[in-house]
Formats: sequence, C-alpha cells, structure tokens
Amino acid sequence: MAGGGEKKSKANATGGGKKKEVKKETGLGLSYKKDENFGEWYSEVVVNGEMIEYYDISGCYIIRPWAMSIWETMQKFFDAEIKKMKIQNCYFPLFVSPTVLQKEKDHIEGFAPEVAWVTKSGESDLEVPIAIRPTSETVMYPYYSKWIRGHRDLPLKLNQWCNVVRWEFSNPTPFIRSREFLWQEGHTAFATKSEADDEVLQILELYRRIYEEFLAVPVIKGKKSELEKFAGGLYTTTVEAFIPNTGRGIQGATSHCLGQNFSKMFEIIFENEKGEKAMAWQNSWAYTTRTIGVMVMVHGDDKGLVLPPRVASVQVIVVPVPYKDADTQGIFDACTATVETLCEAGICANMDSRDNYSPGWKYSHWEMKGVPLRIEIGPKDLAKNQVRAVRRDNGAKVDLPRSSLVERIKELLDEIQESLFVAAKQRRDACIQIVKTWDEFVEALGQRKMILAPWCDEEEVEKDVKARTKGEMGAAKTLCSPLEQPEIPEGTLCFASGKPAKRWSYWGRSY
Ligand code: 87F
Repeated sequence: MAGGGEKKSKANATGGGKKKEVKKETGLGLSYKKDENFGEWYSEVVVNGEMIEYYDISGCYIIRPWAMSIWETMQKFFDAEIKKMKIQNCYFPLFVSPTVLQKEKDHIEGFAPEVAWVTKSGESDLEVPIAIRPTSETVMYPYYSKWIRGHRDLPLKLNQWCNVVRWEFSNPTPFIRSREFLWQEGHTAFATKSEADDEVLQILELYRRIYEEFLAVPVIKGKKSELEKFAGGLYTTTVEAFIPNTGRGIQGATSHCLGQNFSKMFEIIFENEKGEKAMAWQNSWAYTTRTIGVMVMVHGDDKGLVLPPRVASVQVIVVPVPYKDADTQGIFDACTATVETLCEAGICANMDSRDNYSPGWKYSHWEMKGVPLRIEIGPKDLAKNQVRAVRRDNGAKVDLPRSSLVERIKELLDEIQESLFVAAKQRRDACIQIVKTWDEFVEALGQRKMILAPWCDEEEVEKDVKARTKGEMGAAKTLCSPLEQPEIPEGTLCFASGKPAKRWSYWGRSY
C-alpha cells in the first residue's frame, strides 16, 4: 500500500482542505510548479487532470476515461496500420506455467524478481504456482512451434492488446513505471531475415508517428547498444524521447529482431522450399501506456495538462459567459448551436453548461484538463455574432465570426498540434550537446544534457562509463545510436576510450 497511499496523502496534506475552498472561488490550481518540483507536479497534474486515480496497491493506478480515450485514439491508429501489414490480432492467456516460463531461463534470469505468482485459490495452496505474464514470449512460442510446419505457414504475424504485470521495486510513477500496464505486443515469424529486418523498421516508423504525429513528442529512432538491447534478441531498435525537466532520456517503444534465438529454444522449425529444415526468424515489438506519461511530462505546464488536439477527447470546450442583465437564454442557445456545428464537422466539442460553477472556475478546470481550445460566448459576442477562442498552449485569444467558425477552428487545432511539436522539439534540441572528449561529456552530464558522442561501440567501455558516472542521480548509459548517423570524420576518437570511433551514440541518464 505504501507508494500509492503515501503519494495521495502527501497531495492532500499540501493542498487538502484549502484546495477545496479555492476550487469554488477562483478555480483549481496546482500546488507544485513544473520547474520547481517536477516529481510532485507530475503526480498532481495526472490526478487533478482526471487521468489517474491512485489505488491502494503501490504501483497500480486507475486509468480514468480522460486518459483511456487517449490510449484508444492511439490504438485505433496503430491497429489499423498493422492490419494493413496483414498482422492479425489474437489473445493468449494471462497465466504462464512455471515449466514454460523456465524454458526461457537464460534471458528470464535477470527479470525473475519482477515476475508475480499466483500461489493460492481461496485458502488452499495451488499444487503448482502459476506466473502472471510479464511479456508473452513463453506463452505464445510453444504454439508458434505447433502452428509453423512448412514455409507456407510463414509469415505468422500476430499481435495482442493486453495487460502485463512486472513487480517493479523502484519508484513507481503513473504511466511511466507501473506494476501493471497496458500494451500491444507483436510477435512475428518469417522464413527470412530480410523480411524480419524490414518489419522491424516499419513498426518503428509507426511508433515514431504515434509520438510525433499524435502526441506531438519528438523522438529519435535508433539502435540499442549490446548492453541495453533485449538480451533474448539479436538487435533492438527504439524510439527515444527526452524529458528536459529531469534531463532524462526515456525509451518510448521498442521493435526487436529476435533473430533465431527463440526459434531454437522453442523449436519453431519449418521445411523450406528446398525441403530442408530451417529455423524461423522472429521479431517482437511493443508500446505501452507509458506513451501517455511522456506526453504529459513534455507538454504539461503550471496550469495542468496540455493535450495535443489529435488525442484530446474534447478538442473544444464551449463556456457560456452570462452577465447579470444579459440574454442568458440567447447565450446558451448560441453555445448549443456552436457545439452542434462543430460536432457535425467532426470536431469534438462539448459545452460546460453547469450552473453551479462560475465561468472563471470552468476556465481553470478545462485548462487543468488540457483541452486545446476554449470558446467563450458572452453578451458582446452574441451581439456581434462571434465567439472568442482561447488557446490552451499559449493563451492566445481571437474573436471568430460564427459564419466561418468550422474552418477557423480546424485551422487553429492544426496550428496547436504543429506548434506543440515545434516547441517540444526546440526544448529537446536545446538539451542536446555534442561532445568529443571525456571532460566535455562529464560537464554536459552535469547540465542534464542528452549527449551525442563518437563511440567505439565496445560493451566494456559502456560498462566503464556507467561505473565512472555512478552517483546520486544515477549513472549515464547509452540511449541509442541514431539510425540517421552524422558523418564521422577520419580519425575521430571515442570520447571515453580514445579508440577509433565507430558511430555516434546518444548518452545520458534515463528512466
Ligand atoms: C520482466 C519479467 C520477465 C522485460 C521482463 O520488449 C520477463 C521480462 O522478457 C522480459 N521485462 N522483458 C523483455 C520483453 C521483451 C519483449 N517482449 C515482447 C519486448 C516487446 C514485446
């Protein structure tokens, strides 16, 4: 119960009774500022923005409709795209038998402490304890072995949308590090390596689009180092985001080429066209509800959430602003008509018609929830047949004639989407530091930068960098080697070992 309960009571202790009063008078506010106490700001913003409710089991969170709708928007996009690639959805059980789980011994070893087990039903002990899936390789691959016999059974391309459980012990954080989370996991098998290689990059591109086109979060596509890759696979590609406030990189999603490691282990063997036995080439790939947390961390501000229009379940909130002697009915009718017009045009608009809150309170409320655009309609607007639109991202206000409302609102939503991305990219790029030497590296790390450095790409050197940077804030490691490599001039040396540099790599602290 510790983590979740603690956080909650802390928030109450600091905002508690007072906040409720404030809520009625001037609107709800955050008691922490993003630049002053990022951790508390984040916890508060996901709760007050009504995305998350803390739960009485540490590391577990309730995902409320405001966040779930964002997940669903991404899901709709991704699901349609993978179906175009002829990937099919399926569902495998939540439970794993210990014998099957053990089959993967080598790579599960390091993960074992995170596996949760069911040991009882009612009062009686189970004869054999049953594991809860932390990922589904061991659940699925025995059946891949059964289903794949000849080359005509390939490719086999399956995906499932599900929950997984990993019993984390370090600092649980809503969306970012939770003990249960939602994801999609894709598991595919091919006759040839080149088909597998192609798919790895196709999926990675979809992950980039989720971050950049939907969440307006810039990411870097890259390859993980040998130390950081999924140990069970051949190579791991990633989209890496960066959180400027903490100076930490964060893995946004991964697309692995597993090579033939698992097909050896699980005997996923087929007869090829020449009648020879061959082992399947496999991939696996996933993105999780962490995406939502990254988006909140990147765009949120001291007024609360800031939602990109493409993922906001309410894109426009219409607030009536009646004055004492004004034509209240006329204002309400104009608001209703506005919502109708926008909804008919495919814009997600809602009216806040509650009569027990002031317009000012409503402004703060919807700002806290991050709605991209607010429309206010008061007596003056009514008289002029216009509305006032206020942007959440930069506070800019414009009066719009009701005659051309749909076009202008569509333009504004597109502008907000674009400028959120541009602003986030500027902040991220301002944190990127190119270094050539160890001293520059240490200095940049102290300034919480994301460091691009020429590297010899040797495992021992990465281990050494980790050891040499160990401290309170956590050690530095490689985030990825960008797929788009800047040139390496002849004679460039590794910043850490002084050996000839093989490639550019991003380094930093990470989540
Ligand atoms: C925790 C407990 C047990 C990560 C774990 O990335 C096992 C594991 O295998 C484990 N945490 N992993 C690696 C997951 C690899 C892979 N699985 C399919 C993915 C994408 C989706």
